[in-house]
Amino acid sequence: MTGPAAARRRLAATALVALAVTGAGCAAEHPDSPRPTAVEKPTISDGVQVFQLVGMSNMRFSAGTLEAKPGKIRVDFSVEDGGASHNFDIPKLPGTRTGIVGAGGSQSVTFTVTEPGDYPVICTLHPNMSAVLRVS
Ligand SMILES: [Cu+2]
Repeated sequence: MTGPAAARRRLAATALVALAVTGAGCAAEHPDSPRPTAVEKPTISDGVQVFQLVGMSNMRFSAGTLEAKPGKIRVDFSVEDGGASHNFDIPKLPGTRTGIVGAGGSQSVTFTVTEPGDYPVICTLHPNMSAVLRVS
């Protein structure tokens, strides 16, 4: 089968495949909602960079990126009322993991980072919860 009609059918089939692939990628990337992209800069308290980070009931951190300079950092981690428990952990940096914090609770961790870089932040309970501590 040749000619313009066949070519149109082939084109239509290609478009359908492209649509199907796009749809599947979309569903795999965000089953719930997009990742937060908010960037948080610290307040400075006695020379310590302080971040307020919330573990939200939609299973996200309140910021996607924490922007810091090398030095001492404190993260005041709190968990939104009425939702699931969360924790805060930077696996590359020992001593940064909070306990499991229940809804309405909070816990702070203080640590020092000397090496610039991107340090992934996770909640060990929810694989979809991620953020980055960016030290530069
Ligand atoms: Cu969590």
